[in-house]
Amino acid sequence: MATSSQSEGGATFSAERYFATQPPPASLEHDVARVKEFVQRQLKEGRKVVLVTSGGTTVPLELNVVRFLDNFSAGTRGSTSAEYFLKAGYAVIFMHRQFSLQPFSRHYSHSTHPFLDFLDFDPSEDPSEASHIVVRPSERTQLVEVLTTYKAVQRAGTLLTLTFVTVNDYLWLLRAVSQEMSLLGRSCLYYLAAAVSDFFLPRQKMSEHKIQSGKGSLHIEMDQVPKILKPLVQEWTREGYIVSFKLETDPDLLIPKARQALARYGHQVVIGNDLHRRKFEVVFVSPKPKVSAGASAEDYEESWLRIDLAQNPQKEIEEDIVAELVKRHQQWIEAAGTQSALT
Ligand code: 9Z3
Repeated sequence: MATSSQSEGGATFSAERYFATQPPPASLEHDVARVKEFVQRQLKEGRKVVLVTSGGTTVPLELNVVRFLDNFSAGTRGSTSAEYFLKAGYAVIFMHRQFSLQPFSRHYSHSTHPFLDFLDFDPSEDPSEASHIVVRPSERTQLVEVLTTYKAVQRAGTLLTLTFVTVNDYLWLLRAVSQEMSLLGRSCLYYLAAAVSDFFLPRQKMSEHKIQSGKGSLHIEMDQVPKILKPLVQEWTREGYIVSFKLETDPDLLIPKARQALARYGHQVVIGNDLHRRKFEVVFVSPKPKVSAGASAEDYEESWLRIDLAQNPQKEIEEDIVAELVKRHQQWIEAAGTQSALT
């Protein structure tokens, strides 16, 4: 049986060293210009803005990439949540893995609900000369609902979509977007649902061409991706309300790892989810009010959120996750108002 092994002493990049040595993606400048314009417009219109990250990052093994490692995520959590944030009045920057699920079009995913299956020729016409295509009656109600919201969001200009593929694209984009969003102060929310690789191969160590077989087993030593939440919280967006996700497959690790992340980075919420239970159960872990440096386990509180899919199979847990966060974000904005009134 194959096993994985980890050795001590592999390089851990600080965020500073990472950005000094790894090149930015070619589309970065163009994306930043779009984000700038979007943020300015939302500022003028007084909207809260949420950055939703979604989908998995890849780690290429070659410069001319043939092989890569991938992180698990279809983009369901992110794309579904983005719709509920839009419904709650937020403007959404949706930063997702290319070809993963997106808000609205997710309802017509080619693998679970292919759109060709619900279109038909007009029965009154000869198909070979058809000039009209009709939607099957069973699909109309949902399509009208999705299309109406989609068109309204387009008209309002409240959804900006950005794309990443590699973990390098993701890190550069996250830094740039968060720096632009910091202008929004406490009105910005970060919802970091993307599944981000913990390990990567620095460009300087990558083979230029396709790794050749025929020389026995392949050994690759990867370096650790910098812990990006640290500069995000402490430098790039000091006032943003930051929610990260923690994915585990061992349920016993969920709460300790979530607490550890909060203690390390000092952000607002970690949402823990077990891989196999994530569609109906998550746990919100957050600091109790007034956690200081050197926090212990008693300084955090957990609240579980569960839905009953047997009772209501159409229910999406993201609806309740987003409702809870919208409430917490508002309280947090109001708490800052109270603090500044007191000083
Ligand atoms: C999550 O835990 C997401 O909820 C899922 C969503 C990836 C499980 P799907 O897109 O899945 O609905 O198929 N995302 C965060 C995963 C992650 O990489 N977290 C890092 C970690 O656990 C911290 S930021 O260490």
